[in-house]
Amino acid sequence: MGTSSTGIRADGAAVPNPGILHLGLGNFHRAHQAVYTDRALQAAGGDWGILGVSPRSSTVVDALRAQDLRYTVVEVSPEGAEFQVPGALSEVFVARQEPERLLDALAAPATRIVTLTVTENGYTYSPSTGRLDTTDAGIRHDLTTTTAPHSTIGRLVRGLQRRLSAGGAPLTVLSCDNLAENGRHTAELVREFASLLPATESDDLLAYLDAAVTFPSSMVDRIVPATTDHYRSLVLEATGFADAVPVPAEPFTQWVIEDDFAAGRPQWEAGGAVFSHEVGAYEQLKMRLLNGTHSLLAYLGALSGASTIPASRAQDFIADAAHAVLRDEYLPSVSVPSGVDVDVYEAQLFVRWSNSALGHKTSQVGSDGSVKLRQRIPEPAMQLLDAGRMPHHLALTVAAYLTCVAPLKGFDPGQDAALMADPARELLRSLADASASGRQLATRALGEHHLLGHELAGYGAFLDRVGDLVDVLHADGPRAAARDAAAASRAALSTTVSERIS
Ligand code: CS2
Repeated sequence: MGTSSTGIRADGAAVPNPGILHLGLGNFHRAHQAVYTDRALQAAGGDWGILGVSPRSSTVVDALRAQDLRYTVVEVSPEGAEFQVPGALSEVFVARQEPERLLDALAAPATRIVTLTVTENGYTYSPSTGRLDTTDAGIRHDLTTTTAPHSTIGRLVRGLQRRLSAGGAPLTVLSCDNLAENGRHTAELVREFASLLPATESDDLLAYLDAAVTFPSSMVDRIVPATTDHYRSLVLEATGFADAVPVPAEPFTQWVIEDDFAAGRPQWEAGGAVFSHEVGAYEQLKMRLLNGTHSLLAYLGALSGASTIPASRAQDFIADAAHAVLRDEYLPSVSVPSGVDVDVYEAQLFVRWSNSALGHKTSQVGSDGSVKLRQRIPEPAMQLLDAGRMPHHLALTVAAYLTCVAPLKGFDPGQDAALMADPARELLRSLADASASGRQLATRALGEHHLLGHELAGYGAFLDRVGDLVDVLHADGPRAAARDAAAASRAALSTTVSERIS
């Protein structure tokens, strides 16, 4: 089967007809799903080109248009760099500039899959409840207007309404973000939004969602840093392509998807994607062992002056804390997917985090901690707390996060922490300004403001432990805090062992 085409690029290659509408044209999408889709098109053809939509910014869209929708994925390892130019993009535009075009594309029968990489922060859920944040300005706006929605969930729902009016063709919505059970969570947010509409609109829409729209979950994995001029020069020197928007990425890549598609799908297997019934287990494994430990590397790293993840991981006390949190505190809460060897997985993670050529920034991984940590910390922490064990390294992760983005008065957490963006920064700053100690800060942020959810807010001993480690971080620094967590953890583990023996 050949790929039918809407046109020919300057280099003679065919432009695939679009079948996928993708929201979020950032680096991750272009080094992950777009690469799998390119391989699927090459292997099996089909009208599965990607209509790439940037929510707000026109930078990437303008650059891609100027270079015939081509860009380079630079696969970076300590051994050197390799260059690929995926050709899966069919068209690109900016949702804010062309809202009608977005809604029409969502309604078009040719669009059979909508994929999302809008970051954890793009789902407008409240970290405190996990439900739709109806106080969000975008959501409030979108609930009252059928045209030009601003939020991702609003765009999806308004597009689905238009699709229903246009005949109600089936559709798959596939989240590719690091949210626990990302398919189910997206479906719930969409339903919640739909049910807030007047009954005359919501009844039909909810019935359509039940009958014809699926929301499979997927686990996505590839470390993709922000691009820099270094990569622009590298691409130009090596390939002669003056690419304004190359994407650096590690060699490792993984995509595990639940096979629940309402209207067909590309042969993503050709690019190495795995269709599995165990997506939930893969997600947990990845979001806790990789992403959870990544957060610890980012915050302790930034506080110790490390600007990159490899520089952070290279410090023995941080590597030890990373092993401890991964093994002793995240792993017990995970059901390991069949065929995965945890020792190999852990060893591979440490190799991936040591890729110094990639230069993945602690400030990038540390950004949006209020929404990311909500996905990573509470469940494993509460499981251990319920079993009578204090998760000292999870507490250390939260303490290091607070120290980075909500330092107590007079404390400077350093330039990497200053670069961390976070939707809760303002709130946290005001809480820190009103707090005289780590315990006060932890009680306010986690206990009163439910920063990591309602449930964890009730675990007073955990909040106190976070608060005490905030104080150690402020007074004696990250090495001392890691030593404190390690000693307490060892003592707790040996007590558990001696209790079992006696
Ligand atoms: C990172 C992820 O920024 C972060 O929070 O943990 O972006 C991580 O690099 C990817 O999930 C790897 O697949």
